[in-house]
Amino acid sequence: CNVNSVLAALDLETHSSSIQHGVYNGKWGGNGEMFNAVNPSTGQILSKVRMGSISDLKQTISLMNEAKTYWREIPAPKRGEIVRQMREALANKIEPLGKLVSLEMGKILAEGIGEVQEYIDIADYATGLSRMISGAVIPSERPGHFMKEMWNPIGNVGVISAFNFPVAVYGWNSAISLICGNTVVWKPAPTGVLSAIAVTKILQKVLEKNNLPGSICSLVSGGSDIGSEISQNKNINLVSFTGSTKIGREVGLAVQNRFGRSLLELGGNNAIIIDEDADLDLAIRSVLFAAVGTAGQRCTTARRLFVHKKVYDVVVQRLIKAYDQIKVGNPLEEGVLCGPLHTNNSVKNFLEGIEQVKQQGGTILRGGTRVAGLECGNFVEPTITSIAHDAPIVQNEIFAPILHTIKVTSLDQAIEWNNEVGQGLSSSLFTTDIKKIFKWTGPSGSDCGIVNVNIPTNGAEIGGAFGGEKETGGGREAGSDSWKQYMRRQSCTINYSGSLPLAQGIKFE
Ligand code: UN1
Repeated sequence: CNVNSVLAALDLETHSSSIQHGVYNGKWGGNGEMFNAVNPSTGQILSKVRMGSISDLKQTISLMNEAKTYWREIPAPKRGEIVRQMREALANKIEPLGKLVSLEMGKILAEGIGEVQEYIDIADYATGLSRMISGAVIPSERPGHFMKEMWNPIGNVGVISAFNFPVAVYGWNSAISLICGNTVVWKPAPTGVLSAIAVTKILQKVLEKNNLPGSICSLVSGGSDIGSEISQNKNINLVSFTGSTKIGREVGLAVQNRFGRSLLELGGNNAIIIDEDADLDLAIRSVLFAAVGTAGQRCTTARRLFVHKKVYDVVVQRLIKAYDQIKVGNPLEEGVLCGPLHTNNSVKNFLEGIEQVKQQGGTILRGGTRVAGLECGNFVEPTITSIAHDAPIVQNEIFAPILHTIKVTSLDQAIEWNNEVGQGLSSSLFTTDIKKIFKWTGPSGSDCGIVNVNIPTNGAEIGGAFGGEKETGGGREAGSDSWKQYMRRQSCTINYSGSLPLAQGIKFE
């Protein structure tokens, strides 16, 4: 794959000496540090980027403050029409954008393209939603009074996104925010900056064609200094953060400290349960995608596998056999299912995790090493372990393809262990027993935000609310009524009676 042809198709600079601008607010610029975007498969520099500075961010926020007064008055269905045009523009670039995600993040092309499709899907959803965001009319206890709920735009939204979904997660936030009448400033993970620039260029054209201020879809690339200013800046009414629980806690506290609103999508430690009556073909294929897809770098990746003791041995044998068929390598190569880890540091975390598994009494059943002969990139062997459910290493999220298998004696035990970790994002049960399905999705079942049956933990559609409980942060993005988080709810009571009856029957005269 020719890097320059991908960059050119996305209107990015292509000369080897040229530099991409990491800031957009109607104009492209940037006065921050230089950053090298690196291909995790080869270690080669894809492009140089001039990142944003704090003053770039502050200037951007003041432009957003101007733009928001205009944008919020545009009727929601008209804003939906703008998002529809963005959807079309994205669909026209799905191939090169998917390729750029593969090159920069390291996920395989099918998943890179899938991620752009996820943005297209949420844009469709947001366009429809722009005609449906509505509030209740509530019966008033007072004669001649009308009570209604109004949803108004929250203002400026900051989106801090992670490296693993450099397009889709911004898409969820941006598409919904826009139809809600907000402006958005995006701070992507530094190692996802090229994808962010490419997306912003696509949106820029649509804004320009419609004579809209560019700062409605601002981009300020940078490191933690930019993220922390977004968290602390009173002009950012909602901060939507995707990333680790550790940083999410800091962001959440900083935003709460100024009584801003935050939407947190933090770590997961997702489990799959295979019960004795499960369809094993379905289960094995699902575990493969859930644990090895995106090289184990989704928040929804399955990290723990609870298997009923009656089928444990056969499941593990079949899994090892299936893992042996997986081709690890260049994510743009046909047939490869597992690309590299995103950075050198991820490889270090993987290897340290393997050491801890051994120290904590676990066994490596498969993998556990770098891929021999592929040392040029961050390639590791998809790994299966056997370890106790309560080993400390099993409680933590290692962002790599390590699957811990654990034998269980009953569904009750599996549910208890599913729920015993700090995180609460996604979970999945494989069973053919209807009683177990309803138990699993009921009050004494999984405590996660995503509770599946007979499908993987990952690869959620956009129609449901996406997010999780406990240390996963509690936020909900994408579908269902997630849009409400991007708006201010107002309870309005209108007295058209000409007299003044007070609520609760109070007489005050
Ligand atoms: C993430 O890993 O941050 O459900 C998002 C999934 C995708 C989104 C993952 N639709 O795996």
